[in-house]
Formats: sequence, structure tokens, C-alpha cells
Amino acid sequence: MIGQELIQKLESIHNQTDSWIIKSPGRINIIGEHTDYNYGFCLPAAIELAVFMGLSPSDKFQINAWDRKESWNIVDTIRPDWAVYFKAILNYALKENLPVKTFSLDFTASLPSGAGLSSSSSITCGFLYALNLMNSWNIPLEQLTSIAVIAEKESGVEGGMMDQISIFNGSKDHALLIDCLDWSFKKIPILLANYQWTIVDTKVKHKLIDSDYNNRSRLCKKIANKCANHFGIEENLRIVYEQYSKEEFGFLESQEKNLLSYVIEENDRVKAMTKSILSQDISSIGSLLFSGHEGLRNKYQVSCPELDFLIDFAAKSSAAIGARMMGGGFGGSSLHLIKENCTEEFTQEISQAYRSKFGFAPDVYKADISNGVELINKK
Ligand code: GAF
Repeated sequence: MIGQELIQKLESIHNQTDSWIIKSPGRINIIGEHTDYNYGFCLPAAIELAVFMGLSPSDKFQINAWDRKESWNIVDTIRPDWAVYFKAILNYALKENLPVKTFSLDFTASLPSGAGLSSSSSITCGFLYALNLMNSWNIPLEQLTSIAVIAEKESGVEGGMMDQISIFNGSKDHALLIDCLDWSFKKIPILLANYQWTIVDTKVKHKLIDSDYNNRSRLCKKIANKCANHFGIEENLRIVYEQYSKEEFGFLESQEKNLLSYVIEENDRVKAMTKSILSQDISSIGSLLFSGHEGLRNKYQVSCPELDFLIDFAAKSSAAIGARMMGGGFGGSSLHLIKENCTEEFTQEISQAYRSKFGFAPDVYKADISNGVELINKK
């Protein structure tokens, strides 16, 4: 169902005084993967695919996940997996002595879950935003972002802040160039006339995504630590690659050199991509997307056969300008830049080829760039 229909369905139920309807988007990342927890740069954008929540005053705390046909009341000790995100925010409120009025909440989504489009952050950020409004906490967006990150860490992923920053601060037709050293960001106009950003969801999740992700993040911390000891500097990968050249890392092991070299090159790609987008240099945008994927596949090693197949297919297609895997990796989605007048043909061809290879079709979505989390309606 499209967003507008979901909103109407929620509005028909949450129609009493003091009801709230919230839209919380997913995100794509144009480039700058696995750089956020390494104090580098990334270029994400919020998208129209979103989680929608309706909240009304009630005498009990009850949350209903329409798409899963599951409910959770905060007194229930057995929790559906999605409840962890709501619980983390409620725990934060409790710890900080923030008042929370009892509510009944329904949520549904046009954003697919588990597709690497940040659906869990979308729930966490949307719920936090809703409670902030409902209970007049008056916490500014910057602080809400940090709270959402802390809350999500409770679910076990040692991520950066890229997802939460884009969900809270997204801006229609703009990407956010985030400097992950201080989490400041600039809005970059991203509309490319005659081209369409397109998402292809592999519909697979390999291995334990979270533990593989955490493993990369820990290895990078180890590299930063080794470099700090070797050079006698602060333990921060950004300082390492801004001050020393690739030739000076001979003391690292081979896998460590690959990871570091990927991070250095990916940060350069973010800067180059920003320039190419601003100058609408389409062919350079395409090359940067493909080389970003090569780095993730060969040096950072977070891709998988399904993602590689989609990128290799795009490299041979005259409809595609560029493509790369997106997000944490080991499954999830790829991002493609497609000639606008070829999107239908491309969707059909890539779906057919993928189905012949893997036995099931991927899901393909237009990635229209949207605002960040929004209050849609308040009664
Ligand atoms: C996941 C994380 F949540 C982000 O913080 C980021 O590290 C991304 O993977 C990889 O770029 O989405």
C-alpha cells in the first residue's frame, strides 16, 4: 500500500482529541559505507518509503504491528522482535524520569523491513519523535538523534549515527553530506534530471549480519589502536588517514591494510561524489558507485553473491549508470542509478535474471528522496 493510503487508514482509527500521526522514513546511502563508525564521511538521504505510526491516548500501553499482525503491551514479558526498539526508548524515558502519557499505538510501513534501508532506526526515531511531541519533552533534534543511537545500541549493533541523522534531518531532494568526526552535515541537492535512484532488495540475509558488522567495526578499532601506538597519536582512524600515507602502514597485517585502504578510498569517493553530483557529472557518479562496490566486495569483504550479481548485471546494462551494495552488507539492498526512461525495462530485466539465477525475484523500489521524520496530523 502506498504511504497516503496507510496514513488514511491510521487516521480513521486515531481520530480522537490528542491523536498523532507520524511518518518516519527509511534511508539510502549514495556513498560512504562503513565510514560512519570510522569518523569519515557519508552521503545518505531519507526516502519516501517509510514507517507510519498512529498514537492516541489510552488507559494502557499497547503497540500493534499491523503488517505482522502482532501486538505488545509493555507488561508482557514475551516480546515480538520489533518490540525491542520501543522498549529501548521507553527504558530511556524511565531512566531520565521523563513523563510518558499512556497511549495506544498502531504502526505499519511502506518501507520493507530487513532490506538494509534502516527500518529499525526508522521505528526507533519515529517513536522517539512521537513521544517527544506527545509529552512536550521539547528535546531538540540533535539530542533526539543521540538518544536514538544509544537506544539502538541496546539491540546489539555497534553502528555509527548515519541512519539516525538522515532519518531525523532528511530533506526532500537533498542528500546529507555528514562529517562523522563531529556529526555535522550539509544538504546537497541530489535531483539528477532524467535519472532515477532505484533500490533492488536481494531479499537475503547471510550469516549473522549483526555479528559480521560488529566484527568489521571492532577490527577498525584495533587498526586505530595499532596506529595510535605506532605513530604515538590519538586513537582515531580519521587522524590516521589524514596524516599518513598508505606506504606508511607496513606494520599492519594484510587484512588490516585492506580495511584501512578501503576506508581511505571510500572517504575520497564521498568527496568526489559530492562534487560530481553538484556538477551533474553523470558518468563520474556511475564510476564512483561501481568502484565503491569493488572496495566493499574485495577489500572490506561485506558483499555476497546476490549483491555482486545485481551489480555485475547493472555493469552490463545500458539502462544503468552505476550501482553498488548499500548499508551493512551480507544481503539487503543495492542502489542503482538508472536512466529514467528505462526504469521499467531495467526492473523487468534485472528481476528476470535474478530469478533465473537464484530461484526467486528481488523487490525493486524507486528511491524518491524525502524529508526526515514528520508530524503528518495532530487532532
Ligand atoms: C548500518 C549502520 F547502522 C550504519 O551506521 C552504517 O555503519 C552502515 O551500516 C554501513 O555504512 O546501516
